[in-house]
Amino acid sequence: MRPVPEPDELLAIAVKIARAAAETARRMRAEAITEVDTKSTATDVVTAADRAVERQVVGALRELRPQDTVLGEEYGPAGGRGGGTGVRWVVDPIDGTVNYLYGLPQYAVSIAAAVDGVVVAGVVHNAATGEEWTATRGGGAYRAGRRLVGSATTRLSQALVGTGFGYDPARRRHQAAVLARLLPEVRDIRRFGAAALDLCMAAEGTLDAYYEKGLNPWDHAAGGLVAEEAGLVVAGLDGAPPGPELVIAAPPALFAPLHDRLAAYDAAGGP
Ligand code: LIP
Repeated sequence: MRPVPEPDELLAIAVKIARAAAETARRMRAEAITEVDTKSTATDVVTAADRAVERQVVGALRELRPQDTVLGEEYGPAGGRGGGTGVRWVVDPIDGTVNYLYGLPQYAVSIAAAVDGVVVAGVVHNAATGEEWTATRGGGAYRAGRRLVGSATTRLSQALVGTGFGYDPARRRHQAAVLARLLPEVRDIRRFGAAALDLCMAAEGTLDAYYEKGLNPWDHAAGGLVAEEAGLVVAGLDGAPPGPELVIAAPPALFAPLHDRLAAYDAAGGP
């Protein structure tokens, strides 16, 4: 088995590929959004750009790290040639696809590298604004050279909390019921439409905390590392890892009160 590269080396690869991919997303949007299809529901959209960007990212990874495996949102898992490196790339070509469709500047290329199942490097690049968040496990989280340390807010009643909603109407109904119970107990709620960016905003303190049910690995792999390396707790309920049941990202002072309310309101439940 080849030696596993250092997280910094994997991060450098991810950053280089994410920047080029973001340029493709920008260019394709400036030209014309085409082939708007739907996936799980009539509002779960995918565009030609999503697919083209993922093909570009996977192709670049194949060239630079042909033996690694890749998991992408649009084309699923792809095995490495020869395999055995233990490195798996987790790719969301355009997180925030509805924002991309509408031209709202909240969509990102998200690329994470996991070694033996543990994410060790990640980049989230806002393709609309050029803002970029990076992290390596144990090496900290950064934006524009500034180390991120999360929010200093300690009271849930003063917390600005980000969240998001699924595409299935029955799930959205349940999520709205959870939100109705949480809303009076926090400063306010924000819904920006891209989990990767929500997690990065929590990491830099422009959100105090974030939670969402129904995320896929590619939605939170890179942004979750950025949040963790900024000192946030990123987990599900009752010590579970972050996953489709629930992702909560909050500074230690806020995590327990937010977690307990989300558990009481059955945020991980429903369809
Ligand atoms: C999006 C997530 C977001 C969620 C949206 C959507 P997509 O991912 O990043 O957090 O609230 O409903 O799932 O579909 O744009 O890649």
